[in-house]
Amino acid sequence: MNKITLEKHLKSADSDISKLILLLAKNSIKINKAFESQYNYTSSKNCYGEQQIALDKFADSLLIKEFEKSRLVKTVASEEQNELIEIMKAKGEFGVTLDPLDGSSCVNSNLAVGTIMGLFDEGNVMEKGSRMDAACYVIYGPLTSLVYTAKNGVHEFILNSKKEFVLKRENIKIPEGKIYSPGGLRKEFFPKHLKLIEALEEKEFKVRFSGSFAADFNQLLYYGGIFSYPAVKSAPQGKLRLLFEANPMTLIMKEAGGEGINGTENILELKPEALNQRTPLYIGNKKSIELVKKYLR
Ligand code: AFP
Repeated sequence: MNKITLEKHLKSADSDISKLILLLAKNSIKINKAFESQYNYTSSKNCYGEQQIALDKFADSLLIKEFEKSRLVKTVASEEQNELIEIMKAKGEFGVTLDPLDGSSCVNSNLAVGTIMGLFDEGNVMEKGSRMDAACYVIYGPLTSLVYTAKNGVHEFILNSKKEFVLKRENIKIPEGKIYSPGGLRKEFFPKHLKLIEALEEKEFKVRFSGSFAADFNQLLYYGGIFSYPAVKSAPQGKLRLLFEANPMTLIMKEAGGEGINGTENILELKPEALNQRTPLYIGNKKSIELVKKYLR
């Protein structure tokens, strides 16, 4: 069978969206290479007070520079930056949201981590997630893989030794499966969430939580189930970021036949109020999310 490369597959998508996904793909190879030398912690912290590793900064500045060079991107919102970056010389109108290195605390222990990107073709990253035109993530694991949707289904590609991303799975649908990835400390859970967790355990869902949302999410696309990072007593808004993590992954999950909610509301219908807004997140197949709605209402 002839291999289908990412480039070929993207021919059916809007050409600028396709260029930006290919740009991420190309630069993910450089990020992957930089793991060898940039895994150490630095003395700096990001705007959430989280300690950065050199690779956080490397991936962030590399991707911002490349988006700038592309001239397709007007604004970049990055998890590692306090402010929205406006690109003066841009010809295009795209707004990009970026989590340059999701799960970076897992780099030290050599677990899979990822880069997450969301694309708005009209530049406004502060729009509801439902206005997003495409979303994509790269996983740096035993293999480097890229998953994208341009609202045309969800497709996965694997990086080969010729530096090509080759189609592995097309039109992925999340299976019913029983994996659950429960973020947060149990003693900090609110009663409704605790009841939900007990219900999942009762139904024999199996725990798998790595500390890297991108990797845990990718696992859900294979085995089905649910990822949750709820509101907790010390962080009533949850931990995950609406723009950089929840929105792009919920678009992908929706295209894969699942759903993402904050407990009661659809993530993609939340109008962001701040760039760094956090949200509780429940994301997974329809059946699991129905259960969340039952317990969290
Ligand atoms: P980092 O990129 O700062 O490591 O944060 C990763 C993350 O936002 C998400 O990918 C994980 O699911 C979650 O944090 C893990 O949080 P805990 O460290 O509280 O388990």
